[in-house]
Amino acid sequence: MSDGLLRDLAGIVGAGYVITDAAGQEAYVVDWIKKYRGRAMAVVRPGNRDEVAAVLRCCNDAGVSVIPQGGNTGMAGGATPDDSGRQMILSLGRLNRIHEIDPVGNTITVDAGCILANIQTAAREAGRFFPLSLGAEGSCTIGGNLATNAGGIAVLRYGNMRELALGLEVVLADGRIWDGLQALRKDNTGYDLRDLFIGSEGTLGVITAAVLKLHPAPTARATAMIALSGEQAALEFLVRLGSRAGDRLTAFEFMTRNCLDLVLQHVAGTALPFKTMPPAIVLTELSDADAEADLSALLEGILSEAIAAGIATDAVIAQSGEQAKALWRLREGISEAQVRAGKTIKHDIALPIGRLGAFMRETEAAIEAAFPGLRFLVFGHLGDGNLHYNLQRAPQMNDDDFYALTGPLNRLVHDIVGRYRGSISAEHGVGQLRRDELPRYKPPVAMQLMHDLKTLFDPHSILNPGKLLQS
Ligand code: FAD
Ligand code: 2HG
Ligand code: ZN
Repeated sequence: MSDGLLRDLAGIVGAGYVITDAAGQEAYVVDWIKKYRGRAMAVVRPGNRDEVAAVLRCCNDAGVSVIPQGGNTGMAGGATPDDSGRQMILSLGRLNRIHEIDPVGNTITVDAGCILANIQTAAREAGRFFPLSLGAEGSCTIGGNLATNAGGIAVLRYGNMRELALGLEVVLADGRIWDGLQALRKDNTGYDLRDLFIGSEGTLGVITAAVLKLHPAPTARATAMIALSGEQAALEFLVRLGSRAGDRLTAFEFMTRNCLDLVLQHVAGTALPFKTMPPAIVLTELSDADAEADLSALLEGILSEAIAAGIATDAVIAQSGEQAKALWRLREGISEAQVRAGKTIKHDIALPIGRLGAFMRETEAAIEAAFPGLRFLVFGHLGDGNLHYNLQRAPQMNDDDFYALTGPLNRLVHDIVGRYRGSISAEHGVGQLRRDELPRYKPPVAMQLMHDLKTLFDPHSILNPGKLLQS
């Protein structure tokens, strides 16, 4: 059966775009953090929407599962096949055309396989701004961003991926095409199918194109790194900065001392901008479309007041684009540093912002009591209430003993998150990483409706089975 199917697929996309050898598949079958490894019958690389539709029709008829994949940078194992060798990876990377920029409507229409950084560049060249920004932007695709409803560093001001999308084109499991590629800011004609596909992690359909919102280009920017005594001071500083800078506050990233220690140790060319390492650090950015706005002076004033009030202990304001980049490298290098340092148990949680301090104190005490000696790597998008509450092994532990703690640690952290009415996946999605935990934290009615939707959209369960929902 597989030979016939592979022949049909080669007939659709061209034999050179059906990869069956292990070496050719390697980059597609392992995830970015190297936590998951699967096997695939083939990696299929269609070149346009109609080829995607024909591939899905064949796979649906043959009852073969399809794993949509963009840049393969996801953090929840959502784009990795299982180890049966019977699943097909559908790689969208060849759908990489930027179709149109509309400077009046402020929109850009793109194929789903476009690399995020290329969309940012196209917008910039047109005198506009596409605000989604995250560490993997040089290799992740807009289809993956949409499928995971990605967040990143500018959600505070511009919203997450859902808020940046206007229209979608989606191929359904049976090969039908839903043309929702509209550039409308208003449309009240019933259920919002677009919002169903965004964040559905490749389980309801394959996104092939999107219309995205553009914003005015920020021509003034000020970037600062601030030293603080801890998370409570960081929250106080957030409130102070927000009330003074208003919607010019674009990013507010938090990290603890351990995170920066790890970056300085593992990421070449990084340096601490303070004389000594503070317990907590914030990286913030103000921006404005008005080139005349003196954001550095504004930031300097707010920082002086915060230092005088004992909220911040030290601060540096970037004096050039290069210096700003170096400060961002310290923040963006945390994921890379974790991979180099060994195994990490991750939590990507959202909490009501006002309760973050209490959550951190309670959770740290509970982990220290139950699993003494672990290394806390707590960082994230504090302005959105989104923490990456990550842990690494205690010095005397080996990797396997540490990894065996995954279940109990997840349970401990997520039960507290549940009590605070938070979420166990703020921006990375559920994938296979959180699939079995989800029913514990989501109301049964919500789980049932999600299963019902899955059955409606994908009756033979060929689209990314075993991700997000138990199949
Ligand atoms: P993939 O990894 O290929 O796929 C992710 C999921 O989307 C899978 O379930 C896959 O099946 C599905 N999918 C992919 N393409 C399609 C499609 N066209 N149609 C339907 N389903 C599809 N995320 C954040 O939200 N914020 C961050 O700040 C952030 N920082 C990161 C930093 C680093 C260094 C890395 C490695 C990752 C980071 N991420 C972050 C994770 C983030 O989810 C991804 O980087 C990105 O959104 C995924 O895009 P991708 O194209 O790589 O998707
Ligand atoms: C980030 O904010 C990413 O840098 C990755 O979402 C988080 O490595 C992580 O856990
Ligand atoms: Zn993040």
